[in-house]
Amino acid sequence: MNSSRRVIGSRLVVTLAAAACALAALGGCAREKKDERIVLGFSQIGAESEWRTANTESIKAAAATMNIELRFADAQQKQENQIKALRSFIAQKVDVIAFSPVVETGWDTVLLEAKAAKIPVILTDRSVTADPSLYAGFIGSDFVEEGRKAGRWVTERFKDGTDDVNIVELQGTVGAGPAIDRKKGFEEIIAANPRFRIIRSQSGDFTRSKGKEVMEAFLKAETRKINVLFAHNDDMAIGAIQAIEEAGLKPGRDILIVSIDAVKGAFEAMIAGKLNVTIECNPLLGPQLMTSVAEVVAGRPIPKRIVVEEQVFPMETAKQHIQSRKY
Ligand code: GYE
Repeated sequence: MNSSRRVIGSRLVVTLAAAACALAALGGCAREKKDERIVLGFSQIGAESEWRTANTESIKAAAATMNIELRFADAQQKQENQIKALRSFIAQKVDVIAFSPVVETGWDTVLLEAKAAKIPVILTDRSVTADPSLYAGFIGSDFVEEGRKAGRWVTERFKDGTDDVNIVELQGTVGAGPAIDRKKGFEEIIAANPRFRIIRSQSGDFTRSKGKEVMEAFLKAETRKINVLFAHNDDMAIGAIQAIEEAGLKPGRDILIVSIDAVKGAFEAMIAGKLNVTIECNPLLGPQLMTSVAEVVAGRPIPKRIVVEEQVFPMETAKQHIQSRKY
């Protein structure tokens, strides 16, 4: 088609669309696509952990239940893939975009593009450091509080002693909200007592394989006794448990282990006596997200911050809870 025909063609489409909307207005034209399904573009981080798998299932199931058309993209833990996915959703003119940002920074440009296209954006699970006017709201956990809960468990457990407590830390993905915040919350609590010291700290990228690899390196390099492992998620703790066993030590006894998420694998490890405590981080965000999607499409504001309620599960309570766990 030559360019003048393309222009005429597009003018015709615009005219027809305007006429259709004028007709629809007679019956109340709140939303042009009134009887069509809401289209949601969702960019997921990847499939790096049990938590993430449960989160993806929750989102897919909730979209189906609420009859929302879900366009789902897996970024394989790469920010550049997430930015590509968001741009593709903008080009597809989806009704709403939601995503779980792998890291906190570097989103301003693409969020401005979504804003210019008048597509509302909802953050789930992790947040961003950007102007809050660039997104409708954020649904997710208080990661700093999760870190504090882990710190409180450790300080409580060693409160009667006088010896130093040597802690090694497996951090989540570098630059990710939960890694930054869990570290911050944990350090805030242990800072109150100089006996507690983080002697080694490195990222295990929230995966079992990396958790194992980094724990192996810690054990090899460290000459001091390691009293505690603080892992930013259960998967890294489970990987580290293997490394500790392979080094001839007893996880849960020689080295106490605290981690975050409360996935099934953590309950199994606690029942086996290898993990001491897990701090809950709820991945079942699907229903809440779909409700928020429906709200923004209806033109109603959603709260800027929706926090998820969570618990602490020490090893002694694992048997009693494992059957009722949903992820
Ligand atoms: O703790 C970890 C996952 O962002 C809260 O990401 C989430 C974290 C979760 O890979 O297991």
